[in-house]
Amino acid sequence: MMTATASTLPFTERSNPLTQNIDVADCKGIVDMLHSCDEEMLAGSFQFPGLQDESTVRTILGAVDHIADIMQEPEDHLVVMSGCGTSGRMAFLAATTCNRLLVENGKQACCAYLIAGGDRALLTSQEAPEDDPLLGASELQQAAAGKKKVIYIGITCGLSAPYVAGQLDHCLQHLETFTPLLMGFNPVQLARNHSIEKWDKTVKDVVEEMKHAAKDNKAFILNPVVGPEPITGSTRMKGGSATKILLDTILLLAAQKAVDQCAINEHTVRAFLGAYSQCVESVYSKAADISCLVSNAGKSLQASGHIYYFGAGTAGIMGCIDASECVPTYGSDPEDVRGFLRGGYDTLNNADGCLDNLGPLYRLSWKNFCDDKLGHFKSSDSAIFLLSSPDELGHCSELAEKLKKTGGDVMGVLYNFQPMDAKTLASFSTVFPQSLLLQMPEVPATGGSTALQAAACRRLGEFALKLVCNSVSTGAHIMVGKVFQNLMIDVQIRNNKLFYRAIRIVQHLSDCSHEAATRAVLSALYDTDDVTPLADINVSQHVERGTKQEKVVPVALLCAALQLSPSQARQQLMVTPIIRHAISAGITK
Ligand code: S6P
Repeated sequence: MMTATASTLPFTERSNPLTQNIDVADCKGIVDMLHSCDEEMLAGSFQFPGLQDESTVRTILGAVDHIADIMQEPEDHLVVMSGCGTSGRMAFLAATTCNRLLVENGKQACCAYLIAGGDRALLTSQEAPEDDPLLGASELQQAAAGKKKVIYIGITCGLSAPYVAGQLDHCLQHLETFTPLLMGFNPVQLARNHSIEKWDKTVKDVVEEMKHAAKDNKAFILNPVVGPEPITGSTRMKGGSATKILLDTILLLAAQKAVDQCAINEHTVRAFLGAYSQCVESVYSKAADISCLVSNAGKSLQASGHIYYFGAGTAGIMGCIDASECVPTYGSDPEDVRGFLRGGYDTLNNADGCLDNLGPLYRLSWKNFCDDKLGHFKSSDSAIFLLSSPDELGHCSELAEKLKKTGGDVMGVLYNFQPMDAKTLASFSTVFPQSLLLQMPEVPATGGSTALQAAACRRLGEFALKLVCNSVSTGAHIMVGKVFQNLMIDVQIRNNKLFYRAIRIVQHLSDCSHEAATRAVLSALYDTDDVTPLADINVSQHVERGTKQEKVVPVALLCAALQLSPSQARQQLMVTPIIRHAISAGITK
């Protein structure tokens, strides 16, 4: 097993100096730190090209040209976007919204998405398929069957997912059909170099091959550095946001070129990226209001209550995506944070359609909420309505009123491009006395039709809601002690990357060697003091166990720091369930 020093550690796994005290900040302090991190994402300056640097803009333009060609001649041609976890969810959102836009503008849909673990991973955490390059390759092969020209966008924020590496490898072996684009947020030399079970390559090997293909203009690498995540390794945050910015910019500009024959140049790309910077500022200009949402949501979790997001269309989807990420990030119960979409699967536009039969976590519609949960909604729960227009208000009021009667917190978040008139404002505050109104910046005019401008507005609004939801769920989990300094100390070991991250967390917080941290993690994972017999077991088996075992990292921490046995550590956690307190009591750093 390898250990990484600070400079060989990928940016996406580094601890961000801006958030080292996020666990002891108040709600406003948390939101302010997230603001600084999002500014850092757009500004760059990590000695590697950032989001707005020239090389990034040039690569975006290259991708726009290729994709616009496909949009103009969609027969036998395809754009596939793919990733794991949040990256796959962003791929889904980009592909489905782009298809809708094309069809509404008289063109043919030409985008498809792939997500490791399939459609169920849109709503719940499916981290293990991320480790399987062969699965990735075969799913891409299936998606592209019969196509003559395919642009493949493989997203892996950490340049780390074998699922995506398998797909890139497939593209590189079939360059006559595929033009691969790798999207991620580390320099290529920091791509993951761990061996992959049942495969003869590492992710880094494939990234090196991509580098050569890119030199020959047969591939693209889009890897601006956006800096470490606010919560170490939580690429759902900056990584997911940067992915959304890049996918939105590329697809919207390609559509403008293909549909409206707009001339797209560096200036246009920069104007789009600039709109996202302004959006960050507009959102966080409401930091005080966002921190009220965080405070309510955190109090709900503290009281063993729930956080429920409600929305229609992509606004609702942003809530569902945010909710799905809390399980792997914070080891939370999947019912703690849930998203509900008005119209359910009829409006989700996912490839497999209705997934209701997979279980309660896949019951997605507002109607499902009313049938399953409304009767149990209590004063300790929080409901957050996400609205993309004041016209949505009428649809929300009935459910909001029912929820308010229970005494729970009911809040409304609305993004809007036009200032609201006094009457609408009054009705909004009547339905949602606790509200957050986000005034969006103007979308740059590129000469495209109003339909395309409207789509650009929606993408920006979704981005704003992503920032708000991420703040809410991050802040709320900080409030229940799931973060120590800026580390997710209750992370579940659900894949290879998370196994090694768990070891790093234990090593860092208990100030022990990599070997001692590994022993502690294995000891916690298998509830044993003697880890010698486990030495030759594959990481995939540890992952299989980690998916079922709770509190492995906290137990390992106490074992490493206080020389406890796993059972003693579990006992201590029963007495002091807030992990941060249990650790603080034991570790003097
Ligand atoms: C991260 C999230 C994960 C990642 C997934 C893919 O906050 O919980 O599900 O999205 O592991 O990571 P990457 O680096 O390949 O985009």
